[in-house]
Amino acid sequence: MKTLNLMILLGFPLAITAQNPIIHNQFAADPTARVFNDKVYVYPSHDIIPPKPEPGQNGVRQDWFCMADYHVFSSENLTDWTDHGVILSQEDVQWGNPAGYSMWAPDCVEKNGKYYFYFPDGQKIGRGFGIGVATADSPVGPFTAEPEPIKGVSGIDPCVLLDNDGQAYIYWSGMGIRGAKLKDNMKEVDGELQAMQMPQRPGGNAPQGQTPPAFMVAGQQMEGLPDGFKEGPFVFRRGDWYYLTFPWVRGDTSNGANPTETLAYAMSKNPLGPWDFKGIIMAEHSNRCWTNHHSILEYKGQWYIFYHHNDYSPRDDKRRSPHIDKIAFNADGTIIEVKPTLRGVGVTPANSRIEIDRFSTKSDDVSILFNDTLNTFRGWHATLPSKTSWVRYNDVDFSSVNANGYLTVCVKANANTTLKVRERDAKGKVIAQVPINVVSQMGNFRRDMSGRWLTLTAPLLYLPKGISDICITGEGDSISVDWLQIKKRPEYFSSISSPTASPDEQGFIRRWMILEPIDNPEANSNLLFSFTYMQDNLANPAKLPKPLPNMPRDGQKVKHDKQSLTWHATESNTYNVRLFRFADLLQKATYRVCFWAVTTIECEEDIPNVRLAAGSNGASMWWVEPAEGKTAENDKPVLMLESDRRMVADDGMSNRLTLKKGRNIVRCAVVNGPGLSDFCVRFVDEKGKPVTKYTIKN
Ligand code: FUB
Repeated sequence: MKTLNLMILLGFPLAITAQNPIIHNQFAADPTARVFNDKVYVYPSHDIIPPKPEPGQNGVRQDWFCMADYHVFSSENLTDWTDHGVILSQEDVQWGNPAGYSMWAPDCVEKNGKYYFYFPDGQKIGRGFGIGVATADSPVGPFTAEPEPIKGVSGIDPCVLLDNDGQAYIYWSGMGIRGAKLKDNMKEVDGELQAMQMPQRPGGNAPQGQTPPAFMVAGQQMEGLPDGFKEGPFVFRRGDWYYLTFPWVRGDTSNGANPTETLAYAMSKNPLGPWDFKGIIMAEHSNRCWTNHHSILEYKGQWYIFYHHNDYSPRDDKRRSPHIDKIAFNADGTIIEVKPTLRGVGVTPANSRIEIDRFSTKSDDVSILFNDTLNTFRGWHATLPSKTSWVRYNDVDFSSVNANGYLTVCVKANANTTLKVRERDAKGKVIAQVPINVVSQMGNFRRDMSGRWLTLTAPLLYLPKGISDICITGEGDSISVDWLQIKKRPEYFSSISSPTASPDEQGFIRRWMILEPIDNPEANSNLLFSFTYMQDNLANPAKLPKPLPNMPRDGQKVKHDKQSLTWHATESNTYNVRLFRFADLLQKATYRVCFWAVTTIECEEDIPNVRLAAGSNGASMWWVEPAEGKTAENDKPVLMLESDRRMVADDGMSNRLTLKKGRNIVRCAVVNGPGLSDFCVRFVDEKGKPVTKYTIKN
């Protein structure tokens, strides 16, 4: 967490990939979303855990909203969100209480290149909330607050509508919902203020027998709204309809019940009403989170609703997190009720972590639980208890993955089950399947910090095209899934496109003919490959077929014992030639095998006093010989790297040798027991500098 704060302080935007909730690095509520320069910016309020009171002091309420500053977040795809850090703090507001923790729901609009940020704050002098405005030249601030709050606008939850004719209106919640025209300067309301009597509350806000004080208020009450508690107005225009949308408590409170907020709306042909109440946009949260607060916008032809829920804080509904879902309209302009989802919106690239617990739909028996109840920001997992359980996740983009890709999945399971990832639904084509049993847990896993989750991989069996939905099914005992990811395999080799090649800048030879792996069943351990073993086996033509006297051709087949093996012309994309990956790509045995690799290098003249410098994982043997004029002498290996070793460049060097004018053949045999075999080789001169003046011809 410390690193994270430091990054924000230093001004590094923090990328957050998201389903619902969309912000994972902090609590955030009341998300007002706006489009500026083709990007969506979300201005939420920033819930924090209330600081503990100093001994002997009352401090801030521990069970109430607590907000000391604002961040802004942006996204172009509604999936990847960047936190731009703090844009305004309570200490920066001259008229506000610097320790009030009352920076509630804000809004931001742009006019003539200036950004106007409207925010409520507890007043330094007197009681209650004022609403201030801060300005900036960029949507991500820094914002500078005006020295005074806006006159006549006392309350919370400001929202500003910039109408098509350029006229701005401000709406806020203060003894009902009020609205007023803003002056052209965007910092003052237009029109006279009226004296208004503070309503007497039970228990009283004025001394016994006295009338509560009057105060000056701007604008007008929004008419036509239903009875019941209302706050958080958000007004937008679509066509010639104005929509006044607001959190609303529709339930009966008279019997001491405590019904929670819905999101509701009214429509009008006039920005200040009167309004025609239409009903609900979103029902009460099913877990009794008391507040909801929202904004609605159109982005790239689709309408979205941003709202909040207390996902990361299930026992304290004053610490909330923003969500997004799609919203749609009927032909008459009324709003179709939104059913909140965990999947949210946006397309998830297959090669990013897909949090399957943020599902689109699921079978009823699937449960979603926190990974860590003490640190809820570690997210959730889905548990599929039976063979018929399934979880579906919509809109995964497979275009970034190749058919050689593989599935990585973080699971927790009883022994002997299989997780299947299918396309579309529980009967769809299998994209990949991961058997989970004692053997795979021993041979193919990495434990996470808790020591109970396994990260398993499996090859792709089928690659859906473009954007498709996925569905996971458990095919045995209960299985829990945290996330899955479909990864592109790195391209270790390229096909050969030119008749000749050069060594790379550091002199490493990347172009080779490689023979498919020869079975070497006794090679259980790399320790076996002693000097004597190597001589008896790799240097023994009776045991290992040598690729001489002629250079093999691409596609040429050879027989060894019962194996029919093929030579492949390859160009390594890295300085080290990854034999293990070569075998894996061909879907041949990768362990307990032996590889032959051969290449031809052509020199314009003799290059004397060079050494062959090689490294390999595991043991290897090296030969260099002129293609013509082969002698018994040069048939001997020039270098042997024996036993269990990692690949290190220039790990071993041959004696001095001469690369002959004309063609020279360089070949090696590399054995792989249980490791990840590869090799690198180059020629170096007397000073250890790479020799590069030759051509590779295969
Ligand atoms: O976030 C503090 C307050 O809770 C907001 O201002 C209200 O709209 C409610 O969401």
